[in-house]
Amino acid sequence: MPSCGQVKVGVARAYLGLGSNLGDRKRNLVLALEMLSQQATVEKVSSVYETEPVGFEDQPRFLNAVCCISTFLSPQQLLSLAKDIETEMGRTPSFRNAPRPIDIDILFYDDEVVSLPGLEIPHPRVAERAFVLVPLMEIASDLVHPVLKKTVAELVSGLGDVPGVHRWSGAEAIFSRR
Ligand code: PH2
Ligand code: MG
Ligand code: MG
Repeated sequence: MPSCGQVKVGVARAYLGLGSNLGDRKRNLVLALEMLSQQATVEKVSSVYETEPVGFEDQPRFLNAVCCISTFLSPQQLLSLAKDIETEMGRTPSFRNAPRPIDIDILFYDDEVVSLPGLEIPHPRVAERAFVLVPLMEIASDLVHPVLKKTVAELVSGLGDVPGVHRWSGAEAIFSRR
């Protein structure tokens, strides 16, 4: 990626995690991808997985997927876009790990490491979350975590068994390139 000191001059490739466990979960993933594609180029989308809730367990199962986008947005701008879409889709502030119509997390942004209030990239829990790594394995098995220096495939094997993550549909159920 071309860069001049700290200033990025090219397009960036980012990986986003999508999750929904309230309302019409599939439609929520479709809408989120539609809104993302108005502001960025959605390059790849994983299959959809139905997953057992992690963290706060007394809530409905999630549908999870991941996507790869290319974008000229900075990490901070991408975070604002994600938050705007979440709000537009009816997400209201709640407790950590609460059920939500949509959650859009920045997993990776090129090989950048960002640590700002409210924004950590790579996502701080990416390496331990099967509901992210299993779909990511489909579209980016060779992607290297810039801090842990391990590929997604290596991180997935580090998980051992992955109960609670079940393929639910193909990517075509939630995204069609127009
Ligand atoms: N998101 C969380 C916490 N727990 N569990 C599953 N299965 N899927 C999620 O997307 C998820 C979660 C916090 O964002
Ligand atoms: Mg999340
Ligand atoms: Mg989030």
